[in-house]
Amino acid sequence: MSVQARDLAVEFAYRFGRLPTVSRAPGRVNLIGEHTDYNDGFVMPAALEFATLTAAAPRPDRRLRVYSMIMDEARELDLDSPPEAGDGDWSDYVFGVALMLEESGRRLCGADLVIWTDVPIGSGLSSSAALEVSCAHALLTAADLPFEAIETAKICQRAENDFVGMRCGVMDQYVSCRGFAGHALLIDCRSLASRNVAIAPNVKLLIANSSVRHQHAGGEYNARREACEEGVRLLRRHLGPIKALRDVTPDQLYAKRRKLPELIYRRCRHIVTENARVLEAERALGASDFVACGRAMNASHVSMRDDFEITCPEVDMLVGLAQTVRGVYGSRMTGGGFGGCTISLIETSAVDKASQILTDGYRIATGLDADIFVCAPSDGASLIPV
Ligand code: GAF
Repeated sequence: MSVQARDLAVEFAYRFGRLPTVSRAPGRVNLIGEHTDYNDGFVMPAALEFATLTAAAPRPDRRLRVYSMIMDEARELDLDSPPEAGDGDWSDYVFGVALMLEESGRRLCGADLVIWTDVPIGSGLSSSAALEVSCAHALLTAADLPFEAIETAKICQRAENDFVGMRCGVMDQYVSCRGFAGHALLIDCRSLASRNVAIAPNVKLLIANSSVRHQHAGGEYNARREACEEGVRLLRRHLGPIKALRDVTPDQLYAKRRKLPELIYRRCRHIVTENARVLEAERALGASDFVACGRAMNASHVSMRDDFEITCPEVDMLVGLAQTVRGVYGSRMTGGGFGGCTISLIETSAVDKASQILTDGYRIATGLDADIFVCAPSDGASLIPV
């Protein structure tokens, strides 16, 4: 079902008896730079055309009443007596954001909200960030407060870290707040500065959804983060006061490889080489050197598969199939890992053939259907006309 802002406003009026504003925040696909964000490193995502829409209108009190059209469930919260912990479901993202906005000193008013999304849920395309950012935008709008993109991204990340319990970095929230149509963003996750990177018209970003999501992905994600932190603790003894793996070059890490347990060394190697690949991919895209960009993407996949160990046979299969197609420059898993989607950089003229090969090959190999689509990078969060 595709819901437009107007349909959402009608649903809102039916439930709450007045007209709302509608905030939109996109999901994202990451071209390259996986798990580097929480290591103060570099990432290069683009905002998707798929987005979460939140219809909202203020209330005179401090209650939040939320209805999710996707879950067909309603929840309530009183901002003056917030719960210690969430319910462990979708509402944690909404209420976590509200509580963190308040904690940041932004005084909210009560609001009624209706939420809808077409971001595929649990597919590594950041449905969580889209939900957080669209709710943040809606709550700020209802309270007549400004939407400051980078501050809001950090607040939404805090909601996910401290209220939901997922120790994610800032990439997804950042690009959902700040995305730029037709472009990817090169984000420096330490300074939080970004540059827009144009996607040339003769190439496309082809996304393939494996439709698998392995159990324990959240726990494995946090475990990868702990391994990186352990690497920094151990390397500090030899390299001095480094703050994050961002501060370590591939050569420095290689020189100290015997000082680290083998597993920690491989986890760190993924991060320090991935940072270099992101910068190379940005340079290559800017120079229309798609072959070099694709090479960096392919190497990124190998590193995620062998060193960081966050891929799975299904996404390896999709990547392998894509890499056989003439016109595909490079292909890799995108997102946190353990299932989800792949992204391929592909000549525009090869899209149909690649889609066919991915669909048929994946079905034959796994018995599963892969959803394939071309990403049209969109803008970050905004109000949209009703
Ligand atoms: C998830 C997280 F939310 C991001 O912060 C990032 O670490 C990503 O996985 C991996 O690059 O989407």
